Amino acid sequence: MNKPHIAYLGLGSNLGDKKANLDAAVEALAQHNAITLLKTSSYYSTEPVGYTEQDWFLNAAIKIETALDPHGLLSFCNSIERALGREKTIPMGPRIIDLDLLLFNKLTFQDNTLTLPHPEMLNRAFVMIPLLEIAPDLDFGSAPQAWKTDTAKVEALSKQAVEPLPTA
Ligand code: PH2
Ligand code: MG
Ligand code: MG
Repeated sequence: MNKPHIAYLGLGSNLGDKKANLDAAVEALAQHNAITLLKTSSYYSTEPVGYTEQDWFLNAAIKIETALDPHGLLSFCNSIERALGREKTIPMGPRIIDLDLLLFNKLTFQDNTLTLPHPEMLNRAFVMIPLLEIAPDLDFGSAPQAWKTDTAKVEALSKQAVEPLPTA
């Protein structure tokens, strides 16, 4: 068998029962016979970024092993979004569930439907904090080194409120 791929996904919800939506998406991914769930971060309550006139999000990150290729994984993520009732609304606006491919092995790739690594991830505390919880030693190549030493960027990120959800 081919060597399985390692991918990291970002999950977000700010409509309905946010926790149930994240749980359902994680469960649907885990049920796929070509996906093994390796790690799930805590769930974080996060201030909306980009379009701010909307409810806070619940965000998380997961690590999976998969035999799917990047587009196969993307279309499965899109099908989960549809199954959970996601509707097309304004860009960056409220959504029942959002599943974003963050990293796929060490692949750098771009076409009309997919850019890897996710082009905005380093600017989003709601992505980076859950991601670094499950992958503290993640090798980002050269970009994150710059990110770590870019004080303006770190300061901008630290202004985005991201709070772990209290465990019941
Ligand atoms: N997703 C967006 C836009 N803004 N803000 C937070 N806190 N969390 C998100 O998942 C998020 C966002 C577009 O996908
Ligand atoms: Mg997104
Ligand atoms: Mg998305």
